[in-house]
Formats: sequence, structure tokens, C-alpha cells
Amino acid sequence: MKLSVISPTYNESENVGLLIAELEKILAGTDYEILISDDNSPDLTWARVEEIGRRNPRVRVLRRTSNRGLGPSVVDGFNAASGEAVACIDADMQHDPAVLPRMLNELMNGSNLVVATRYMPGGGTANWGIIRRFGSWGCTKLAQWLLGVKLRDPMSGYFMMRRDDFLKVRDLEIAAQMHPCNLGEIPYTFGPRALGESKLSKKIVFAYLSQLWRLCRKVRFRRPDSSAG
Ligand SMILES: Nc1nc2c(ncn2[C@@H]2O[C@H](COP(=O)(O)OP(=O)(O)OP(=O)(O)O)[C@@H](O)[C@H]2O)c(=O)[nH]1
Ligand SMILES: [Mg+2]
Repeated sequence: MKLSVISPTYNESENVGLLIAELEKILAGTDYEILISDDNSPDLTWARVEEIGRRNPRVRVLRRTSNRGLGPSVVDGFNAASGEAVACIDADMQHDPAVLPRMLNELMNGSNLVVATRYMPGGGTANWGIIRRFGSWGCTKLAQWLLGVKLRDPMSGYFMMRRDDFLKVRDLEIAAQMHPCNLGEIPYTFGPRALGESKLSKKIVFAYLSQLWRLCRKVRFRRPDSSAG
């Protein structure tokens, strides 16, 4: 089964080479492609990937110039992918690439969605202070309570699914709402950011909470989505 690994990036020029080198090592012997979905980063992340792509044709960059954001970048990456399996991974090495072969195995064994999970035996978070720990716990519980999500780590952001399943809806939010029947969870430890700056801000946390509330209204009360165009 061919695997497409999609990584959304914004100003990750210091990390993207490390990520690609690690993926090349771990996926050697697998049929794979690496697709970096970059929001035209001012630090020229996209140019760094183009350079690597000249050496390894399995590596491509999607240079995006509109609709900036992590979610839309992943969706565009999944749409442009050619693998039967598509995976999403952060570029700053916090998502351990060594877990990918186990995730692929789980998918090939019949899972529809495989989520790399911090909150299960064998998983964890490194170097987190009490505030981030509590914030992550709160956001996780909220998603589980409000949406009835069964996943132990719904905010993982490190997951794999069949591209066919994605193409049926072409939307990650809807795909999540379909409550895939065969869920797979693989433990991993969320490491420290390798280099560069975090993009996780209060604004992003607020956007997450308002999106959660909008989904909750839709799922629980079957209200029409007033933000839909
Ligand atoms: N294309 C794109 N990628 C983004 C955007 N914002 C963040 N990313 C990428 O999404 C991934 C996760 O973002 P991070 O800033 O690492 O967020 P985080 O891991 O929750 O926070 P830290 O633990 O502080 O690193 C990284 O690969 C980022 O480069 C965006 O607006 N567009
Ligand atoms: Mg990060």
C-alpha cells in the first residue's frame, strides 16, 4: 500500500530537512511520497523542499498562496496525494516519524483511521509545564464530552487514513464526524519542538474552542451550521 505523508508547514525551514531525512530513513523499502503543504512561508521553507525534491523525486512541495491555515493545508495535501494511505505529521519533529510503519500496519489490518496517541499506555508528552498539560487535558475532555468522540487523543494531529475514505467527503471535519467504525490507536511520545517557533497561540486555542462549540451544536442539537456559506 503506497503511503503519502503530508506535513503542513509555516516557517519550518530549519526543521523540514530534518523531518524529510528521518522519513527517508524510516520509510526506506516502503512505497511512499512526502508532500509538504507550505503556506508560502517567508523563511522559504518551500524553496528548501524544492531543493530536496531535486535529489529525491518522492519529495514534493505544495506552495499555497491563499486560504492560509493548518487544516486547509492538510486537506489540500490529501487531495494532491497519490498514495492509498495518507498520513498527517507535524514538521517540527514533535510527532515521532518512527511510529509511521506501525500506523500503516494497523491501517492495512483493517482500521479506517489510525491516530498516534499520547494518552494511552506507552504514550506521553515530554517537557510540558503544568499549564500546557492542564490545557491539553481540558481540551481533550471537552472534545470527548461535547462530541462523544471515542478517541483517547482527539487533538493528536498525527493520524493516518485511507485516501478513498477521505475522498468521499474531502473534508477532515466531516470525516471525523462519520465516526469511523475501525479506529486504531498507536502510542507515541510528543517530543520537544526541534527548532524554530511555535504557532500555537491564544488565538489558535480560541479558534479551536469556537469550532468545538459549532460542531457540538451541529452534532447534539442538529442545528444548521450558520457559518457555512
Ligand atoms: N501550512 C500551514 N502550516 C501550519 C500553520 N500553522 C501551523 N502549521 C504547521 O502545523 C504544525 C503544528 O504547528 P505547531 O506550531 O508546531 O503547533 P503545536 O505543535 O501545537 O505547538 P508547539 O508544541 O508549541 O510546537 C507545524 O508543522 C507547523 O509548521 C499554517 O497556518 N499553515
Ligand atoms: Mg509543534
